[in-house]
Amino acid sequence: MEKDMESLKEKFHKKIASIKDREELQRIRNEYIGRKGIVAQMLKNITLLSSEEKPRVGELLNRIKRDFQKAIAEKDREFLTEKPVEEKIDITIPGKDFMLGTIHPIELILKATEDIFLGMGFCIVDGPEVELDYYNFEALNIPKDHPARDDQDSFYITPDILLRTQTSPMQVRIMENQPPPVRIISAGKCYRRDSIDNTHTPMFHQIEGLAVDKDISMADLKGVIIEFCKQIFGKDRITRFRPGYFPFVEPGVEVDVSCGLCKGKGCQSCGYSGWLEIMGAGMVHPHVLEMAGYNAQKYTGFAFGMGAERIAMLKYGINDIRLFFENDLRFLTQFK
Ligand code: 2U9
Repeated sequence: MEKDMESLKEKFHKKIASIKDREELQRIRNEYIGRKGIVAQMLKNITLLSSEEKPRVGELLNRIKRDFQKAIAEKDREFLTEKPVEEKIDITIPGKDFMLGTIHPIELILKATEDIFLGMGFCIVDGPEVELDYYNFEALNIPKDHPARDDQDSFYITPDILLRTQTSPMQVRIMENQPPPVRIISAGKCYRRDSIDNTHTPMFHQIEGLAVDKDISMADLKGVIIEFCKQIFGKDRITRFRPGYFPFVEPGVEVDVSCGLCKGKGCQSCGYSGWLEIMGAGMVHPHVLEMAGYNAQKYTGFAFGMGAERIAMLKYGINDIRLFFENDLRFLTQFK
């Protein structure tokens, strides 16, 4: 037994001397002094010895165990005080490249537009994309049988709940909840049952504005929109207003901006007219004001609406709306 112990010690110290890492050290700790290790096994076997031998061998084995523990702890300290890892790093190797994302062009337009109108005293409001038929249509002068509903077929959740087709419903909700003056911009996702082509997608982003106060006139509407066009498209662009029909405004106008490519002379991109249609607008229909609880004798207002995708297409010269939704990085990373 004593001979076995000597050779065990010798073997253990040889192994410890050649250890390369802490995992190996852990393995040896388990092998020799673990709960089911060699020393534990030998201590168990003591029961087989005579009563004279038991205390002496027990004492020897415990001494061996302490010796092993000490050697393992020393080796462990050696590993811990090894040279810091930093010194092993080759600082001459070029760093790993990482890709910095870019802001989506629609988000750029939404933020730029919001900034322009914030500068003119408007507030930004946000509303639900799942709306009541009442706020999306009825309160905007589009009753159940109105032909304007044909252009704005929606995705219905129930006959009275739908995905909003425009951002105006939120403006009605604001009017119901606060007295004039109101100057708000409502922007976000809208949904229409359209067939997909280069100018239509079933989801698009709309930006709408509303101003209601005493003595608001068409001149205010024109001033605000002309300023917006100059800021978003450039100072050299001119704006024109043509009569147009929308159920929620009276009178209504369609707004064009001069073509940036031909400077209004006429070219292929503006259909040889020199103008590009950018939005609809008008004086809020008195019936819409009254339905929201405003006194239309006392207050007037103007409103406008535009598609963010259309503005982005005209500003950046993009000819297919689908590019905004395909997530092709070759397209998206061009907008910084
Ligand atoms: C309220 C009252 C009136 C918002 C307006 C338009 C004209 C318009 C279209 C542009 C392209 C929708 O995205 S589009 O298809 N919009 O022409 N929108 S006036 O009028 C309002 C809004 C809110 C309470």
